[in-house]
Amino acid sequence: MPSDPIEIQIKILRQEIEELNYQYYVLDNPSYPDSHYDKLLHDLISIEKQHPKFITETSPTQRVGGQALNGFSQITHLTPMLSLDNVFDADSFSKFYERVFQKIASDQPITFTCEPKLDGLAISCVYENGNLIHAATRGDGKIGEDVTHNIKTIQSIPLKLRGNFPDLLDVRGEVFMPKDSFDKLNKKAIENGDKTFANPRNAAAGSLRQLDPKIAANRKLAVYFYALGNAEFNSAKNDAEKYSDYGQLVEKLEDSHFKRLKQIQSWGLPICDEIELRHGGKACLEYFKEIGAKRDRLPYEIDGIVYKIDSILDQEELGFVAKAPRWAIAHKFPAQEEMTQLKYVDFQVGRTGAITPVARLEPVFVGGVMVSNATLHNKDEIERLDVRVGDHVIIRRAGDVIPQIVSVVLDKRESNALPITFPKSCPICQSALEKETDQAIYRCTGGLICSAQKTQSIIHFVSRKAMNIDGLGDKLVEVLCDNKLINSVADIYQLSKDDLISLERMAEKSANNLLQAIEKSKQTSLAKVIYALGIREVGEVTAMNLANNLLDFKNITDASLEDLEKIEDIGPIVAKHIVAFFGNENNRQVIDSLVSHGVTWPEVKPKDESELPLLNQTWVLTGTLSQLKRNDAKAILQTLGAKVSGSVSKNTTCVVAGESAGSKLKKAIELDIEVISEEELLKVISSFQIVKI
Ligand code: D41
Repeated sequence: MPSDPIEIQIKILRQEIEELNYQYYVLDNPSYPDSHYDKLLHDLISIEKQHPKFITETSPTQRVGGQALNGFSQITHLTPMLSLDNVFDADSFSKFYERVFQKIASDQPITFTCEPKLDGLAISCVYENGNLIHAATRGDGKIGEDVTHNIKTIQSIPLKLRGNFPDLLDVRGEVFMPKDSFDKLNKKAIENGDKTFANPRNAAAGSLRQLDPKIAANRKLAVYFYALGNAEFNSAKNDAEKYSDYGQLVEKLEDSHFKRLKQIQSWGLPICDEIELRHGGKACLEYFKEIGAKRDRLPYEIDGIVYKIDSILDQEELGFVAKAPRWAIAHKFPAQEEMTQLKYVDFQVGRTGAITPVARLEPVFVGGVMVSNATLHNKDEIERLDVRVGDHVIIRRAGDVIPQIVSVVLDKRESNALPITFPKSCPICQSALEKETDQAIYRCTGGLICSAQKTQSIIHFVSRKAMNIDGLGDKLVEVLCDNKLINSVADIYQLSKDDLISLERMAEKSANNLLQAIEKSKQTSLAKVIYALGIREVGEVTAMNLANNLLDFKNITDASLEDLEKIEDIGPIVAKHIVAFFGNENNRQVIDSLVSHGVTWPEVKPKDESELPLLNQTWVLTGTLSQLKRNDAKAILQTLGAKVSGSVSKNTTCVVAGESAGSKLKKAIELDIEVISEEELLKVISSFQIVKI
């Protein structure tokens, strides 16, 4: 321990900050709120400012240090960074398995460490005596670029190791950009009119290649480590020195890759928590399927699985070919990008009049699904891509989102490729289009005169989370509109049995069922009616906030901009849309008509702050919820007074575990925290009788 009291205070602060970082990034289990971390860091920054002589390279304050560089210097790796061989199907993996099984000549199935293959950038980090010395990209495997200044800005990379770390450590891992950081980055780029990144890997690579560390610091990268390059325990030169000054056994490396990963983790370096041991080829392929099934729900992009023979002895026996080990193989998922041809572009009109160009494509398999449509978003996107009818385009499908056109293959453009002309008026009702100055979306000004907007708004009105009219699907609404049986949402409540039976393929029984469902929908809640009206920017959560704060329909229709802006989550734009909606005479008539047809809801009672049933509780939502959207579940819990956190700690009150819940569920069980299912959450919600959405 230093003798200077200031230095001691600095040291303690740094240790506390390092501990919090470790709990957060490595254990994924913080015991304090973020605000505590922020306070400690703030204290450290101010003490170091007053006593700059105590600042060290590895102080937590030095993550974004120094000036921008003029260029990158090169670093020769202590041992080469190998590459990985690939297979693209189960058969090729089975052949690999047979080959290594023959070579190892064992009578037992081979044990593999199975790891998600992160779609990022390979790096090497070198620690001497526990201090991060430098970090480099893979480069050509022998020589990489020094990216220490940017790597230090990644919060999950420790600047100092903990535990019984080796005196010299070269550890390899993947730097990546989590999906939510990527989405935020691109959203901001679009707002600022900057170029967007095609995928998180490009964004991560682009961030590491910045000379100014402030840019990388703002890009929110993350890292998982997956292999050792070098590890030397110099202090254990002989048996007598196998004990450190503190009497602890100086560690040796484990003889299993999986155990080595745990060892790496014990030194404070984060590893991916989906990694598992599997015995035999069949079990490996099952792992591939399991991870494939939850791929879209993982918070980071992966492009396959890496299988590594677990026994280090077997690894050494098998050795390398060229630049890749014989004991590991990457099993890639089917490509999520494919090339196809653009046949033509349709312009669709949505509920709020937004005109969306939709690309009609030559059908193509992308990531195992046949794709024949892709969104082109808006006019700016067509211009940005410079896409023309007849062009060959790259289609990307990620998760459940609508497929996108990533780029045009200009080399394949034919001379007769036709530029796309954006319509000058609404393609359905010919009304004029309008565009707000700072937005990219053109809208039809026809309102409910536009049959497309009318039909879409009725489809929205009857949908499950709105009036929830069972059996009234999109197609049937279109037929009812086309046959002029309904012209507004209120007309639904005037439909007769004869009207319905007159339709093709509508039998008496279905007509009766539908009429019953329509009757049932009249008993609803204020929040649902508000949501069902389809006011621009008013989703389920805003509708619920409006109902809970203003309590009564009349208060909502008469609310001024100021009244509305006082409500949580309602800003000036949303307030403007609400006031404009209720200022429209037609809309008021539709509402009166709904009420006169018997649409009713129970009175909403004011909320008494002291009676918030979940006040001072912290809830965590994990896994996939099937009935509630995660955001809605969060909003409801918050309405009940709970705090909703992203990670499980000893302060968590309750964890709601949806389907395929993973590490958070495991942690909750370890910490003996109450875990409930989505069904049980719904029961909790209804027991408090709040307006459920
Ligand atoms: O997640 C990855 N991208 C990943 C990459 C991984 N989980 N394990 C890896 N293991 C290796 C060996 C077996 C050579 C240590 C790798 C890579 N290599 C790798 N990444 C880029 C080139 C090689």
